[in-house]
Amino acid sequence: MTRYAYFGGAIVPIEEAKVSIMTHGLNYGTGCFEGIRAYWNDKEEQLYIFRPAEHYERLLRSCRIIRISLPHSVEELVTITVDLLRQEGFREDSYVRPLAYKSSLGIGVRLHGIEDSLAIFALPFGKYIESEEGARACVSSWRRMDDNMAPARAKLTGIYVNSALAKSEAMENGFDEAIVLNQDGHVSEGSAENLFIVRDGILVTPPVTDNILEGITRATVIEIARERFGIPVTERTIDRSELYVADECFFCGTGVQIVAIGEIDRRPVGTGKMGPITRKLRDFYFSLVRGNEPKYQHWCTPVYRK
Ligand code: PY5
Repeated sequence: MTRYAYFGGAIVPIEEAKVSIMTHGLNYGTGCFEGIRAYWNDKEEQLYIFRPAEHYERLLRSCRIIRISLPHSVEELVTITVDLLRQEGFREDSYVRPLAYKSSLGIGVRLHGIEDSLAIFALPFGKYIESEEGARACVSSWRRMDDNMAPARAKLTGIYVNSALAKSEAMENGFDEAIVLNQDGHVSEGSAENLFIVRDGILVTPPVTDNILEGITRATVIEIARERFGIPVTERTIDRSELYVADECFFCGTGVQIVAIGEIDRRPVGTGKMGPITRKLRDFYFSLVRGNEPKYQHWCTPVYRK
């Protein structure tokens, strides 16, 4: 249950964290946000926030693109998040949602000369996709926003109309998730997650110039693949038909974590079961986010004082 929020510069009861219907960000999608997970470690009785500094660095980059200025450093934002979670007292896996938005009231589509605000709330959170060991995906009929339309590199609230169109189309057609192509027909990412394929033992993922969100889970996967497992990783443009011949394929993101894709456009991926590379990375990811891998403990920020 969510009881508090950071709103108006302080932690307040959630009922007090309300905006007017005249808010600029609500009318025009002029905001940016983050999604951060916190993992409960039962043995240590500790809640670990996963890579909060990297998420807030990205929030501040999104802010630069949409011209929001926040009076906080990354360190301050992490401290506010720790305080909020401590106040909530969660003893289970949770999700933190920082939201920076244009908060002036009134009419006028522009970015300059408008007030900015920051809100943060958190809630207990479980799975994002039900079938984590073999999701059924389809290539969406919706194309990804191009960098020159609304940059996917920035996690802008308005851009998520694109994600919502793709996700609902996929689910209402009986799939778990959508894979979205760029205007030129190459693979971009999932509706709210990055994508990797495995071909001949090599992990391949679209480069940051293919209208993807520069995912923190993506960066984590690349690092542990190379450093922990010695798996080569290539960032290059991916053709649609490579999805159909890949040995393995998976989604990754804060919400989705690592989800194996079992089928794309009704064709089985590899054997149709989770492949060995996906399984290795996924098992290790779940261990490290909970603070159980000493080498990567610096990515896990503890909430409770010991
Ligand atoms: N691509 C898109 C379009 C995303 O929305 C997300 C994250 C990612 C990739 C993965 O980025 P990261 O690994 O940094 O999380 N989506 C959010 C999430 O929490 C919002 C989901 C509703 O996963």
